[in-house]
Amino acid sequence: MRYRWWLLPLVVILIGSGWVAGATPDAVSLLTFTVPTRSAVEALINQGLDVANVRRAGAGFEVDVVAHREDRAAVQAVIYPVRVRIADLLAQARAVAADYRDLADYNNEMADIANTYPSLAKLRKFGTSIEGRPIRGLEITSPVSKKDGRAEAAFMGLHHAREWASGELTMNLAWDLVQKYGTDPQVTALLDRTRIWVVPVVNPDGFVYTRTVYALWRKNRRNNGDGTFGVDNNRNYAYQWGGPGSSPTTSSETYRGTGQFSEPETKAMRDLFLQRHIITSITNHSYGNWILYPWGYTSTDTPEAATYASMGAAMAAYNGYFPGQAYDTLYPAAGITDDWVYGVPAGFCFTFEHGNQFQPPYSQVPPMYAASYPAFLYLAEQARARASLLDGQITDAVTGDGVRATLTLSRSYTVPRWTGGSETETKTTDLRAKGSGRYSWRILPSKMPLEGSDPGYTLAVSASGYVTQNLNVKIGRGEHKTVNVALVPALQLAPAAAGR
Ligand code: 0X9
Ligand code: ZN
Repeated sequence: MRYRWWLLPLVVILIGSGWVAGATPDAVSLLTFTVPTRSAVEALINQGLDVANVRRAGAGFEVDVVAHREDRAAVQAVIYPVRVRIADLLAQARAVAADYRDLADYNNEMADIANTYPSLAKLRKFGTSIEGRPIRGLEITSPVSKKDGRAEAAFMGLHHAREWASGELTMNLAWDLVQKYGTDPQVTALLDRTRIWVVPVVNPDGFVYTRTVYALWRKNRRNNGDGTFGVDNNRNYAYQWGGPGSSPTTSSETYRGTGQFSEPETKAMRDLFLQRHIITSITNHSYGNWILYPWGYTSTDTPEAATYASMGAAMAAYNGYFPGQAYDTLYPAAGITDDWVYGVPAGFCFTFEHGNQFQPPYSQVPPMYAASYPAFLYLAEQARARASLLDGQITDAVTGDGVRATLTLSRSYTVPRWTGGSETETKTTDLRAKGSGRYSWRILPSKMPLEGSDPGYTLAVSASGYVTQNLNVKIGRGEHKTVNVALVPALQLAPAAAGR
């Protein structure tokens, strides 16, 4: 048979364009692979593919992968069956972007809330991003001027730049709290007793990048100095930094950075959590309809797995998400927010993975929020329910009168790295007693969850004209301890003696 030379270009075209059947050749697509085992899932992750979600399907798993243009070869090399879930993610992002808040909207709305509700909300700045943007949030409680020791909860969004709904839901919560206070009994009771921290955009640089350059950007905008950009903020927290599911490769979507807390975004959250007693928190992400809790770096249970499971189930009953331990339920990931928040200051922290895609049509956002709103309130109420309580009275040892002293609780933590060694972190928190000398402080336990023995907090009690007293206070989860302190007046030189 004669060689049909004119067929050759056709063969070349088929190889060039047929990289995934049904996928638009030049588009960034969301693909779904069907894989048989957990280890096959982990192999895809470790290969550096941008795995967006993993779910059980029959006897195996479905793995959603964002096929960035530079991932073509890696995607093509995968041997498992694949189908196209969203053909053109960038076109979809362009179509929906205007409906979502941009960074200016977030900042204007936070300022607006603080101005309109000055008795309920204060605008706060927790840090500055690499490109110089403030990392802002709101402190919300009633009255916000009161610096008492009430229980605290925190809500975060947009650690990952492209997860647009995660910021929307966090911001919506701030609006609901201030607008419903005084009319809605549940919100009123909550804000009367609990301080809420709301940080809708943890990663402003990455978020701006998704709105201006590339909608599927995940990391921050660190210049890694080798032509690549970005550290995954959710692999940069210190507890077991460097462990499974985090990458040392700068170009990876899960690049963990040069060291624990190398990034301003994670440092900002660390400092907030180390200066307060945030008993419960949610870090909002998308997607997958998951409620995840520690550990993310290991399949081992936390010492409070039963408590986590019961809180997870309570919240899942509201929004219908699937609750579970992060490592087993989704995939291994070390250096995540939750592991540090729980592993070091011992706050209960959950990851919510909202919805079915990174940038859904905006019409999906309000129902998503409505479903999770009662779960958010529940978690905020749990702050008081799960707090340890330290209370008592500070008096003058001579007169017995109350003293309006300052109490400082501090302790340092030895935070283990997966890659070996550890770093030391210090928590220092303050409270002012009332005029009567009485104080009441809802705090975190004094022990890291996996610590053998409890080193306790150092409680320093100081007031001008008195000798500062330092005590060691050990307090377990949910425990109530009363510590009364009689301060001894400092010796004062009589003026005559001083003049001699
Ligand atoms: O990988 C992440 O950082 C989170 N998923 S996302 O799609 N939003 O990027 C999940 C972190 C939860 N922890 C573990 N899976 N271990
Ligand atoms: Zn995320």
